[in-house]
Amino acid sequence: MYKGSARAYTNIALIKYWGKKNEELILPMNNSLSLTLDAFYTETSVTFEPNQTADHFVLDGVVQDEKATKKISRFLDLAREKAQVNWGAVVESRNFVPTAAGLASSASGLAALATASNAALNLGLDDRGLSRLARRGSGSACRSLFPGFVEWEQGEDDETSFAQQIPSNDWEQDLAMLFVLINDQQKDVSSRDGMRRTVATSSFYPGWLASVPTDLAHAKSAIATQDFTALGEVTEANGLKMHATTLGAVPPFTYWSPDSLVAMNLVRQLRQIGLECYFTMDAGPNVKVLCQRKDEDALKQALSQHFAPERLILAHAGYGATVI
Ligand code: 2P0
Repeated sequence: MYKGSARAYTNIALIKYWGKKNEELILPMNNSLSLTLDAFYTETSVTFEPNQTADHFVLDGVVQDEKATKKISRFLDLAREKAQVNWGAVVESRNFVPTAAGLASSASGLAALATASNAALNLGLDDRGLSRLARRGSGSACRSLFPGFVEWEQGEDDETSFAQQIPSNDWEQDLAMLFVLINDQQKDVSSRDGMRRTVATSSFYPGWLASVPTDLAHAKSAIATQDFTALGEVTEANGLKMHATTLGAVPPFTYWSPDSLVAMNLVRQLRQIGLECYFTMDAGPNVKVLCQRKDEDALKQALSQHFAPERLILAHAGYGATVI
């Protein structure tokens, strides 16, 4: 039997990935840039057994259904092909999230599985190879291999689409991200389905795509010069533009809920009174607020006037994926 275990942290994009140009290889339409965080992570072990034909996937102690297992199997097939092994596997995964609030992340999950598979099957993949493999499981997972600020270069084929860390002189240590966990009754549109629908039908999508290179350049220059205002402004604007594309889709949809708007407005008000902070959102109603570490207590205090303290989770810069 071959066994490997790994831990990977989640990441939040400041410049968003939204749309694929190749669904099978998971090649994105645009470069994206993220911050890896320390608050949420996944630990995964994978065991390949010679007498096993099927794969089994257990998440947080619960055996997963066929659909979830199939996604894992398709990913394991890539690793098995590289290792020339055809054994079935047991994948046991645990998500470490402070509360069950829809924060289970495919980024940390697939990054951990890629790292565990590399160790189990002795694939000998380097950082780039691992990022490419994780990408095939879930696009954003290719960024979770690395700590700090990370850019996913879209590339044009399997070889050239991978993420790498952006040099920052550890500036990310001065930053924090406050998660505002928001209850939502709506039925989810998965990010995979949401981005597919947006690319195929939204008349706003070309405008989004055309604006990303400029946003990305601003974000990278802000990181290079440690300009928090510039990084915050481009983060907030880029996230809003991504979400605007969903309103132009057919049929239209949004990930925002009323409380998301409450949180966004609070962030704007806090800025006006001199507490510098900026929001971003992903494929769900939660709002993530970027601030400087020196302001994190004041930010949490201010938001706790409107959101219960257990709905506010503070994160700092996190770590690259590791074998455990
Ligand atoms: C991101 N999101 O850059 C963007 C912003 C959500 C909004 O990456 O289909 O789970 O597995 O490649 O990576 C979430 O999408 O999608 C995501 P797949 P993934 O973080």
